[in-house]
Amino acid sequence: MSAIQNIVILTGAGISAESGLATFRGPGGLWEGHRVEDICTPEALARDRPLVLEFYDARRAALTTVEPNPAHHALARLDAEWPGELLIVTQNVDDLHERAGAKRMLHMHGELQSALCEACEVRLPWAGPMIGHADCPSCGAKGALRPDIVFFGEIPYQMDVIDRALARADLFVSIGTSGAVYPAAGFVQTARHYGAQTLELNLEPSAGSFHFDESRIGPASRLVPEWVAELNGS
Ligand code: BV8
Repeated sequence: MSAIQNIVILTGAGISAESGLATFRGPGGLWEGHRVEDICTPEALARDRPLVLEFYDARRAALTTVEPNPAHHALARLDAEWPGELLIVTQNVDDLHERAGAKRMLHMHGELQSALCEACEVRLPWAGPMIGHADCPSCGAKGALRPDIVFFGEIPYQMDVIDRALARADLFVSIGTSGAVYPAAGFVQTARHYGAQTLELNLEPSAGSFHFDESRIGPASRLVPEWVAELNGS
C-alpha cells in the first residue's frame, strides 16, 4: 500500500447491524414493514405525515436501546490517532459513531436526533417523539417540524465537503453499505478518478464491489478492527 495520508470512510447501515439496528435491504427488503423508498420521500410526508413521523419516532426511540459495536470504536480510535486527513461520511442517521467518540465525521442523510422546521428552516436537537410535538419552538409554526432526514429526491448534506475530501483522498474505504443509493454509491468512482486506493468491507459483495481494488467479506465488528490495526501497523 503506497503512502497513505488522507482517508475517506463511507459507512452504511451494515456498520450498525451488529449493534441491533435494522438495515434497509436485508432479507425481504422491508424495514419496519415499509420499503424505505416508499416512506422516505417528501411525497410520503405530504401524503401521510403521521406515518412518516411515527416511523422516525420509533427509530429515534430505538437509539436508547443500542450501543456502538467494535467497528464504531475502531473507527473512533483511528479518527483520534490518524495524523493525516480523515473524514467519516455516514449514510446512517443513528448516533453510534459519535457515541463511540468519532469527531471528524458528517451525516450526509441527516440525523434522527435533529428536527427541521419546514417554515423557518431552523434545525433543533431532538430526542423524544415528534408526533404531537411538531409545533416549531423557534417560529411557532403549527405542526411544521419534520425529521431532519434527507429523503429520496432531496439533496444530501455537505456534498461540497465530501467532494473536496474525495478529491484529496489517498484511500477510500466503504463499510456496510449495499451501494444501492446515490450519490453515496458513486463515491468510490470519484475517489478512483482522483487516484485513491479503494477498499470495501461488507458482509456480502455490494452492487459496486467491482469498482473496488479490494473487497473483504465478513462482519464489520471483525473486519474494521482488523483493518484499523493493519493500517496502524503499516
Ligand atoms: C439525490 C434517509 C440529487 C435516512 C435515505 C436512478 C439512478 C441513480 C440514482 C437515482 C435514480 N433514481 C433516483 C436516484 C437518486 C436516489 C437514489 O439513489 N435512488 C436509488 C433507490 C436508486 N438518490 C437520492 O434521491 C438522493 N438525493 O440524488 O439528490 C443530488 C445529489 C447530489 C447533488 C445534487 C443533487 C438522496 C438519497 C438519500 C435517501 N435517504 N435514508 C434514513 O431513513 O435512514 S437512503 C437509505 O439507504 C439510508 O440512508 C441508507 O443509509 C441508504 C443506503 O442503504 P445502506 O446503508 O447501504 O443499507 P442497506 O440495508 O441497503 O445495506 C446494508 C449493507 O450492509 C448490505 O450490503 C449488507 O450486506 C451489509 N451488512 C449487513 N450486516 C453487516 C453488513 N456489513 C458488515 N457487517 C455487518 N454485520
